[in-house]
Amino acid sequence: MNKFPPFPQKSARIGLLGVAFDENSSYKRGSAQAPQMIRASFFCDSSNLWTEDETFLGADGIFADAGDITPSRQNMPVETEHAAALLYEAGLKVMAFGGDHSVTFPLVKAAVKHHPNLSILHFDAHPDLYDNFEDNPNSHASPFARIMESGLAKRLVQVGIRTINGHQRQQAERLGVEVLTMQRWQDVLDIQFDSPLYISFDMDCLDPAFAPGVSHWEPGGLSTREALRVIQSLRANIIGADVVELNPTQDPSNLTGMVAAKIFKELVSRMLK
Ligand SMILES: [Mn+2]
Repeated sequence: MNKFPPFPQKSARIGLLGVAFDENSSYKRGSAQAPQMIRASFFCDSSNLWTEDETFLGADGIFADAGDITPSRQNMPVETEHAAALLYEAGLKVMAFGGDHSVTFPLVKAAVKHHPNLSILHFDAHPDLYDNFEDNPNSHASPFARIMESGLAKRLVQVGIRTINGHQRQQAERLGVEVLTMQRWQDVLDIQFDSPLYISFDMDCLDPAFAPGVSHWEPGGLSTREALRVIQSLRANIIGADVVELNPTQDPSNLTGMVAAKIFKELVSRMLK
């Protein structure tokens, strides 16, 4: 297998959706190129298609690939929600990848229609809770403010956070967000999620030593192994996930692409449980 079987597939379990969009990024552009890089890294002969729990992801009946969408700034929310909704409607779990973090708001909207009572686990250096960042309410700095204001999640737990400021601390309190700052990251291992779980994985939750190919370098983050430990310890029904903020233009060695593909594989492995 060197590419994913196209959607629809009989007996597939996970719908794939690439989101090639970075126009709500406040700093560097480039995450629109991430879907292509994650696809190439997934199938790269540098590694193989087995997960660490020895699941073979090249087997039939796992993936159905809806391809990549390349929405305009204006159409991104509607187009992204619609593309993800088609996969949920087909009874699939959804793995979305690529894009800046603003894509998570419509992705969660699609998820919650089919899985009410949703909890979210959010990996990030940043809380992304700005009420209005640089006059763009759809900024990649704001998706979790929009999600919580819209009542889309019964619980939002953030891990890896190391940039919280006064405004976002107020927002977290107002919106009932459980922020595990980087100093307390291991507390996430004690949390049980008793409702369907959506995972949003911003690649900059990782230390830039492990994942330099992101738009915002924030030292002092999780190691790849620590992030995998959190993912692998989850005993929840994971119904959807995204891997966002991979910026191939900042990743000349393709290292971060391989890290993103690894996270993708291990997330899929948990979704198949
Ligand atoms: Mn971030």
